[in-house]
Amino acid sequence: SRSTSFDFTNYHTLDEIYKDLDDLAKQYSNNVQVLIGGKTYEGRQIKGVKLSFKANNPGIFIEGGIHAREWISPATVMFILHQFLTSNNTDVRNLAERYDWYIFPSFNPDGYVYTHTTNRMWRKTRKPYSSLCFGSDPNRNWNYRWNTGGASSSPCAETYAGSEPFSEIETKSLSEFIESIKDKFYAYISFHSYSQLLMFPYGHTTNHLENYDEEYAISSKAVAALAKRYGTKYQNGNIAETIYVATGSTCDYIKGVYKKQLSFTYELRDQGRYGFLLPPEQIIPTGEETLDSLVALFNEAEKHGF
Ligand code: PAY
Ligand code: ZN
Repeated sequence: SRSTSFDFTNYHTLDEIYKDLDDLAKQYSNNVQVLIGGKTYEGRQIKGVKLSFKANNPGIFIEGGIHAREWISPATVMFILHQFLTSNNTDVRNLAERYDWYIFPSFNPDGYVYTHTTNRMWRKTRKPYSSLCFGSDPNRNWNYRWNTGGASSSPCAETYAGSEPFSEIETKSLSEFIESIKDKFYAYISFHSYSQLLMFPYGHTTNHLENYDEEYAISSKAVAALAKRYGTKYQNGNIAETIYVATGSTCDYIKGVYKKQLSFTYELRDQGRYGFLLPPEQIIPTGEETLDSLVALFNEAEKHGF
């Protein structure tokens, strides 16, 4: 059928991804609705979908591709979306159908296009800050403890926090969209690569704040489930302890500002052998094991009363 025609043995351009989202909304018009979550400096839309099988389910927000070069992130998000629509597996059907999903494969479309046309290793947005330096790190630009550690004030740096919180039209417009649906979702998952980590807030301190123990317990089940299929090993813990101090991320913003107790960031495959250049043969296995982990994550979250 047309739904399975999206090719998961290759990476795709932004146009191909957006066309597929439009096609899915036509083919599954009862369940899939295209959403415009924001806009970019170069004038593109930040396109996503709402996937829903039943009215008024609790919602989960899925973010991919905030860093342009992390191609396995949009690919994995698209894989999950397609599995939610087509899988016959009981666990996957159960997960797909008991929540409303807000799914955005690319939070940084200008950067993603630039990695296809010009520089495969581009990370940031594309707004010029000087004649030589472009873009800020969209995962350092959100307005929670902005630029208070693990971010740079230099426009040429890879982790440039921006000139002020939400200096990028991408993060500003997305934050307005998220504000408009803030009561419709209770959990938030962002996908990055690489390092094989499942992290949660906060990035500004290694202290175990708020429901750390609960997020640790839930993420432990998720990484155990992830390892089962192919033996892929993940570490879990808060951002500052597990990778490094970082501020202004979506993961922290969603918990810090909206008090959502379930906010997670995946660092997908691998551990550096290929790094950002993960071979396309690994898209499907990465998608499969990540979906296994999401099933376990939300089953465990339910046991914790979510
Ligand atoms: O909140 O996700 C977070 C912070 C950690 C990530 C970040 O720097 O935003 C970690 C890096 C990333 O995915 O961007 C890890 C990769 C390997 C990198 O570029 O350092
Ligand atoms: Zn990243």
